[in-house]
Amino acid sequence: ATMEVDEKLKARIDNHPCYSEEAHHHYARMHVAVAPACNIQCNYCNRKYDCANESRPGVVSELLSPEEAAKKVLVVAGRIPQMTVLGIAGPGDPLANPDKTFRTFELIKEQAPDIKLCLSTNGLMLPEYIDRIKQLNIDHVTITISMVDPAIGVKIYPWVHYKRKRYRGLEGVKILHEKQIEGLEALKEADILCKVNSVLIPGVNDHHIPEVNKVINEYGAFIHNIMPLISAPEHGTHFGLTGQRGPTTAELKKVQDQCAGNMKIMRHCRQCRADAVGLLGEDRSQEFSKEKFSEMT
Ligand code: CLF
Ligand code: SF4
Repeated sequence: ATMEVDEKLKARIDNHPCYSEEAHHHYARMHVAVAPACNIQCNYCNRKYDCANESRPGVVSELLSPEEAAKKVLVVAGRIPQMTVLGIAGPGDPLANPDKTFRTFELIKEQAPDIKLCLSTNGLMLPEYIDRIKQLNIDHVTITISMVDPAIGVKIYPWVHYKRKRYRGLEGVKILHEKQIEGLEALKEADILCKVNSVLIPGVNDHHIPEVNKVINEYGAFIHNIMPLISAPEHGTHFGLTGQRGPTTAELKKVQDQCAGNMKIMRHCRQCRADAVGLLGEDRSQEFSKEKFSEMT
């Protein structure tokens, strides 16, 4: 039975460049930057730049309307035949911009039904929108979960904005944690493949990530992507006044290895821009800037 399950799973991920290590050499993804707002504050985030939870801090992606985004997807799909997955991953949180995010997915579903849809979120609004996600047939969802203990969460998230109210400190973090776990459960229930990203912050959650890994495994996440915090002033990121830094390559590998017994660990993440285009290792976003893709149609 396990073999059968593995085969089915394989078929579902074998052209997704992030979910399958092999696929990333042959299949491309693109992101459209339609979601500027965010509903939480991460200490390391500088909102002028892309969301650091799924992408590359220090980069300013070009914002598009849903209509522009759909047009761009058609142009790119026509020129890059390996383009299999369209993701929305920022520059803020896609589910803090539900109208723009879901309108974009709708248009792409209508106009390019073969393209798989992928969504990355901090998870706060995931339980709220799970039905839309199911309706739209979104294949893959990523939640960024960097803690499963609110006492650690308070060192990462100073506030959470939930349903028109701002919650500071522990109160906010508890809501975020609860919604992230509810979101995981809802995805499992809906049979949507879930990847979890964790931002590794030395001195804050490095000893805690194996616990995160254990919990997300129990809740049925399929792959764990432990990403290094990129914290350099030139990247626009910072860590409050406490001066946290990103991990070294060895520190990152150590934590990834600690978690590897449990479930699949993603090690080929490139921390993409919110408007990335192409294979994971290449960046063709400039080739398809707004100015250029408008001329291509
Ligand atoms: Fe984009 Fe993310 Fe979907 Fe991939 S990226 S929304 S799961 S289609 Fe991939 Fe890029 Fe790493 Fe993300 S390499 S940052 S994990
Ligand atoms: Fe910034 Fe992303 Fe955190 Fe929002 S979720 S505060 S955009 S890093």
